[in-house]
Amino acid sequence: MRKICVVGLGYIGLPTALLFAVSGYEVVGVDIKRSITEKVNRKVMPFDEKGLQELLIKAIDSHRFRASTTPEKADVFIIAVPTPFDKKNRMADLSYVIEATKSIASLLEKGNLVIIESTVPPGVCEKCIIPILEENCNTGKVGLKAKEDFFVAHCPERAIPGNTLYEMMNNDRIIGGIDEKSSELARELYESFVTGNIYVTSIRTAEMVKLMENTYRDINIALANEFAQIAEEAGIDVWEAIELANKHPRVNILKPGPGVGGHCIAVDPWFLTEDSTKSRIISLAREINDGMPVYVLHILKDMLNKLKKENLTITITIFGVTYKGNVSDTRETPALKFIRLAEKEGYKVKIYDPHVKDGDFEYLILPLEDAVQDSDCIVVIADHSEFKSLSPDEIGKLMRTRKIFDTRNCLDREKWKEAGFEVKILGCLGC
Ligand code: SAJ
Repeated sequence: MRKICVVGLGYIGLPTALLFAVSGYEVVGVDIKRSITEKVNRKVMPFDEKGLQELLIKAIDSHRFRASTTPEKADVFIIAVPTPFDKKNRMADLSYVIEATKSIASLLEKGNLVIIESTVPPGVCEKCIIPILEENCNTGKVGLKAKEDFFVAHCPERAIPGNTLYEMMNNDRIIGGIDEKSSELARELYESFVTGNIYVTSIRTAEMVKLMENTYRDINIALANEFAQIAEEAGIDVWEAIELANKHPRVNILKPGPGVGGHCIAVDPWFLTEDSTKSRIISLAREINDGMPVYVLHILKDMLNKLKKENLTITITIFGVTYKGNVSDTRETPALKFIRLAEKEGYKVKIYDPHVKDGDFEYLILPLEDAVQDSDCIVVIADHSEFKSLSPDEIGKLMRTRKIFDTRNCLDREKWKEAGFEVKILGCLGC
């Protein structure tokens, strides 16, 4: 097993391909977007992620990695394309996974290993991917059969955006093969750069485990968001309450916020429920988290009520539109729904985000001074570290009204209060 063909050069496929290349394999990274393969071959990262630029340079300089728009014959094929969410039907959109599978099927040879890293609902590898591989392989009349002629494993990724490289190398990994040989071949491969433990299971269990992890996190965040709303009613600071509850050795409540975004936690729970009749809590948690932008808007409306009575056009400034702090990714960001609701309410919305380039988001991204000029209220949506070192006084001087609503509790509230700001924190009545 010397040559690997990785299909999909996104947030997971590209770092995976690079790690295999620097571990000694010959790797071709495939993406249908020529703009991506050209950039990568010029040693330019198509997205921001800690440590990847250096790794890309190292991999290309080793002459063991190159990017291409067409897949090639290899010993191992890794499918790492996105599985988007079909919002209308609340299920996984498998079109990219299916296309990627078809694109490698005709290249399959006896003894090859096919690895699916893309997230898929339980059963998809066996019911959908393997039949496509068997039906489309290009071996004349005989055809190739999974288990007998080629090997298949699901090796879901678990790395967190913002710390992808570290987690890819250090996290424990789950490998689900269609048989023992498939699992063992996949294990040998990942052992080349994974220092965490590698656990082997069945292909269906591996599919389920991946979805359970993200669903667990979504439900925990929904609980935190519900606690925040209860605390608000009860006049309690939810942040202090969560911190104290987490002192219990078996309690670990996550943080409330303006909603759950990204391409994983906000969508994967639906992949679990799409053909189950048994799910209750999972869809309820989704509902609670998806409702957070509306909840945040209602609190904001209360804060701005007095100004509205004065018949002013109210201007708000959003700090951070990415789906979470310290990343540049705006996919499925709760900021988008919040901005649309705020505009519908009649507010003028201006945006500042030190991690997002203007042009990379549906709305204009402004420099800090322009974004806060004559604003009536700052609303912190993503908790970027840069916001901590801002000077409330300098910002306040540019604003029309000194109000700030921190939905992440990421700022030093006393510092902003001292500069004359009315400070509102999500989940905390009177603070
Ligand atoms: N969030 C909260 N409160 C929290 C934590 C997160 O509101 O306490 C929000 C974030 O702001 C963001 C969303 O949840 O909008 C998701 O962010 P995240 O940091 O929880 O997760 P992702 O989507 O960046 O990455 C997750 C990770 N899964 C788990 O931790 C179980 C990562 O390990 C997975 O590899 C990744 O999904 C994936 O690709 O599946």
